[in-house]
Amino acid sequence: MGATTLITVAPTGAESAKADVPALPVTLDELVRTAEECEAAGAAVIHVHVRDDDTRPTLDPFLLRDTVTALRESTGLIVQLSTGGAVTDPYEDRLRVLDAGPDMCSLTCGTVNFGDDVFMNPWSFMVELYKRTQELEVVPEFELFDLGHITSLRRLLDKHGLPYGGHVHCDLVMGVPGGMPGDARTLVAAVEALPEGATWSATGIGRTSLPVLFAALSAGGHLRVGMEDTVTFAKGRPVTANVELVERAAQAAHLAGRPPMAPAEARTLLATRP
Ligand code: KMH
Ligand code: ZN
Repeated sequence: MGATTLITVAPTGAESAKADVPALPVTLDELVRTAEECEAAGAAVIHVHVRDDDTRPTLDPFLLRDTVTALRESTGLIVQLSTGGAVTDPYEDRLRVLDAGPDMCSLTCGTVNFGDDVFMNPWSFMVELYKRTQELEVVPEFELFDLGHITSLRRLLDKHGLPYGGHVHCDLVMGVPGGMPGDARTLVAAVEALPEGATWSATGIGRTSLPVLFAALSAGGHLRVGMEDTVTFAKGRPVTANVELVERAAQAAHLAGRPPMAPAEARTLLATRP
């Protein structure tokens, strides 16, 4: 890993309700303001889920396209759209996300129990989504919720070649109830199993957020933070804005001797479209 830390912010997600978490950015204006603040605090990539006028998660193609445009106009962040959506989203809608023209998209490498739900990512869907990323020149970020997902990632690369741009970047999503635990020894096991040359970030859901952040920094990895993954800043203290989480990640990165990576450097690392 290099001398800087890539920080991805995942500000919204599909799981928290605005009524329960008022600080969650759900309108385009809220999202753009959040993106600007987070870029200034050290984020280089934004992982985006959007909400409809009733604040419910949506994969509406027009809203996704407007969101990509607005984020590009207001920030230099690399725009990564979620293809995971919400657990109820149909595969066709998830595939269509790429038509909005993002720099990157998430690509989850297998099905996983997701609390009381199931996040469905069968092999056939993975392959179809992967081929689309290659055709449309969108860089996938491989989301790994479990160690078995790394086996599927390796199989995907073996059978279908490298992603657009030629670089493999992964994100370990740890601590989901049903996925791999969010602790240091699991993180090390996962990192050791990654394909040669891959870069990686990690995020811990809920109370695993800080242990995973420190484990990732110690192991030379990059960071993902944001209210998609945790809405609690510290015990009994809710997050009041995504930028708090980015600022804390940036401070930790500085302390670790690998300060935040600027978006331009991240574009080179991730080999996104010029
Ligand atoms: N909302 C989860 C079901 C992704 O963005 O690709 C899936 C998720 C992963 O958030
Ligand atoms: Zn997501």
